[in-house]
Amino acid sequence: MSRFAAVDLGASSGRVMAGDLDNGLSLTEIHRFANGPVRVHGTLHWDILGLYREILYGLRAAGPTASIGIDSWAIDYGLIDARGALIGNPVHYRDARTNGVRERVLAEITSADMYDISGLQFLPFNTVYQLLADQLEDAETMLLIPDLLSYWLTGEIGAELTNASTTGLLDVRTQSWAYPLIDRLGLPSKLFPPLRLPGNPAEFGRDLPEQTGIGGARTDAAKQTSWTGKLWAETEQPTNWTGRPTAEHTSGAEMRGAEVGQPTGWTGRLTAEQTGWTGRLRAEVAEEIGWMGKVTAVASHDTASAVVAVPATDPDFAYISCGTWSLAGVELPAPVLTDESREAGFTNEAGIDGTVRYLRNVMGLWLLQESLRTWGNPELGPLLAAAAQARPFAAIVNPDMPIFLPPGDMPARIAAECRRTGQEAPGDLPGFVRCVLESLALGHRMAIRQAIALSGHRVNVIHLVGGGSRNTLLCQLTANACGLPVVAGPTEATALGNVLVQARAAGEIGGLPEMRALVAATQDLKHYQPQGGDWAEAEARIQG
Ligand code: ADP
Ligand code: LRH
Repeated sequence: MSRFAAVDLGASSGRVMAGDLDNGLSLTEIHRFANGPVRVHGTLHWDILGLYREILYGLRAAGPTASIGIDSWAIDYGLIDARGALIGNPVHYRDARTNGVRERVLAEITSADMYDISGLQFLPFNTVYQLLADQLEDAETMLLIPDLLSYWLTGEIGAELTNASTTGLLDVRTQSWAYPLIDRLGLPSKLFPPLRLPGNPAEFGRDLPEQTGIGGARTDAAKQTSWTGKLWAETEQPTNWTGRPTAEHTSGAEMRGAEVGQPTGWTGRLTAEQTGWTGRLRAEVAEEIGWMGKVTAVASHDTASAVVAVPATDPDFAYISCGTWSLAGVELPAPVLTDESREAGFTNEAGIDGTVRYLRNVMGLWLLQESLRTWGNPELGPLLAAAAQARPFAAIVNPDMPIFLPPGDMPARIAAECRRTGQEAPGDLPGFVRCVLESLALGHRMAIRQAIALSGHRVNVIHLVGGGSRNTLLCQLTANACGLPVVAGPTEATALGNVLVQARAAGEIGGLPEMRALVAATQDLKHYQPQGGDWAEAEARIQG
């Protein structure tokens, strides 16, 4: 059995983990590093080179692994110029450059039309709005953060599907780039690289001949491609592998990729251009980390990897992936594209194997992180213990108010929101923390109840995964607010999902049920039963 390296970048911290599948499933933290916004000349950026350096350091410390998987927060990207160089520093989704862009777009294209195409919630910072606020003159390719890092590690360009589904520019039905929408918005279609599907067992394990070159196109494109008839039509659009459509791509005659296109096991709905992609590390990278290896396409949207590792043994489950954001929802076989779903802010993001992550963003532990930062980062443990003793339901706010989105003095904004809704602001730190956690639990309640109502999916249990699963008070409040049992853990669900998809690609484990059963059997989980509370009154109170 093999060891896999998972690079997992959250908005608050990044880590390189090693996952082993012998005797079950274990995860070892190799290297953890801080992450967060950096403001330069008024713009909020990510420190992408710093993150890359930490990744290389972690990979060196991990030593050789069978492969590497990369996931990160969604939506944000880097732009690559014609020489393959990064243009500028990727901008943080909390930056103000997108203010008003969504509204401008929705004055041109109705939200109903947009939702019908992408199935995506209308977060003000979706990739589509960021691109429209960006300078694109010199840009050849847009790479989402994990795709950018994969490019630096391997030299190969692609767009992993689960993360591409958070751009607002992926067609939710065909799971391919929504070129008519891209054109209508005036965005250059060359920006969007071929799509990659996370590890497909039917493709992986097949030893494709080394030299399956197709005319002037890149050899590795042919090796890693699962072409479909539908895709042939689509490749009349610029493909970006070669920068333009090639005769080989469109004629099919010499399309060697077609030979490996059949046994994908997908339903035909998916038209990935690079099913089961792996990329060999560049020699320079191998030298730097001390070993040669490969990157495997995993569910590169961190939330998608987290959902892979939800330890569900009952199919009637909901999940809350709780870290900087809380992503609360259910897993479905098909998208929900109704008006009610759109108005409730629900999204249909892609999971692995054709699943739909039907969920809503709740503001998450960002509220706590930014409060702690404002207070000079006091120790969390004692503060949570004091919050557990603080008066229940003293003050509650709607965690999803847009005023909470940008960085800045969070307690002041919470206090202002309490006053706006006719409540007294908390008087001390434990009171604020209690308010944040009850407000977040209320956010979980509203999102889970909506997910159930809008999808018709039955829910017997909520799985709460991510860093928030270590917060026992939040887990108990969530069980109380939702009136459902909560199973908390694993804390590192995202890294586990990343490892599991690599393991499946290597033929070491089967599909979602098998992966989840393994997580349930091997990871530390805590169970919380609902203990009541007047959450309906709290829900009414936040309206003001
Ligand atoms: P992200 O991936 O968005 O960076 P994580 O899943 O790593 O987020 O979760 C980070 C959050 O987990 C922190 O903001 C903190 O609130 C919570 N957390 C981490 N460790 C603990 C702990 N020991 N007790 C309670 N909460 C914790
Ligand atoms: C969580 C997450 C979430 C996105 C947000 C930008 O880390 O990926 O799913 O909405 O970051």
